[in-house]
Amino acid sequence: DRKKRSFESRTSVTNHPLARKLFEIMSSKKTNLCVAADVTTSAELISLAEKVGPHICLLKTHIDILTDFSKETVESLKELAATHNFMLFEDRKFGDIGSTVASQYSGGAYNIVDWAELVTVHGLPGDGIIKGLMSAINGRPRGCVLVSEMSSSGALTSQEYVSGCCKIAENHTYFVIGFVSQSNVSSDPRFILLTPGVQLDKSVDGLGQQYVTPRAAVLERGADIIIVGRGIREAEDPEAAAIKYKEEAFSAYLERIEA
Ligand code: 5FU
Repeated sequence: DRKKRSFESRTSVTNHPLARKLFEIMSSKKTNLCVAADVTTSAELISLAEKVGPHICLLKTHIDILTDFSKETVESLKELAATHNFMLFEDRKFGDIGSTVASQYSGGAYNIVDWAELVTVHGLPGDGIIKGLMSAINGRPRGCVLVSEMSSSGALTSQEYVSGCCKIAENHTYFVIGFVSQSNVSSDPRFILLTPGVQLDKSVDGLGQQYVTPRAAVLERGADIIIVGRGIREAEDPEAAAIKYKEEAFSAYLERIEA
């Protein structure tokens, strides 16, 4: 059962190199925190990555909200990821036919495949979307996380939709490493569950977002990794906040595997 196993022990059950890398980072840095770096300038993005870098396993970006994106931005991010041992995770939520997502992944202004080891993908179009993305990776180690459930109120992700996403994942384990989820969508220890909508001081944001605490995400929702944006970014001291969220989430994880 996924929830009972340590990240370290799950390293050997997956044969995806990036899932292994992520499990190793989580075990060695003792962190299952992903920061959502939703800022609008490269300077803010780099500064946030410097502050939280030592405390995270993943830095999640929405690269298209930057007003000043350039190649240098991703070069700096790649350097920071290497220095602090975290991975770059672009929350692109690809959602189109295979042929279109292939161009969106490897072309345009952002050339996401070039720098983001992991991306998010909707299961909605069916598994052609996986084949399309795979056609653009050109031998590089890359992977994706399927958005099986969303944190927002009124999300349309029914049980049937979730099980459809699980089938896609099971059939494409050489590319899919896990899920964005709000519940225990899979007990397969190969798959990594990432849960957004996590904050300590708020329960909603007024625009549909719904929050649970790090403990609830890990112990009740089955999250392996918590995704935290404003709870850290808008804190007076983002580094101190990152440490707090990291400790809460990792101790909940230890409690879960030791129970
Ligand atoms: F797939 C999802 C989802 O279901 N909910 C989300 O909130 C993704 N997210 C992302 O997590 C969203 O795009 C933000 O980047 C981040 C949450 O940010 P917050 O500031 O912690 O609410």
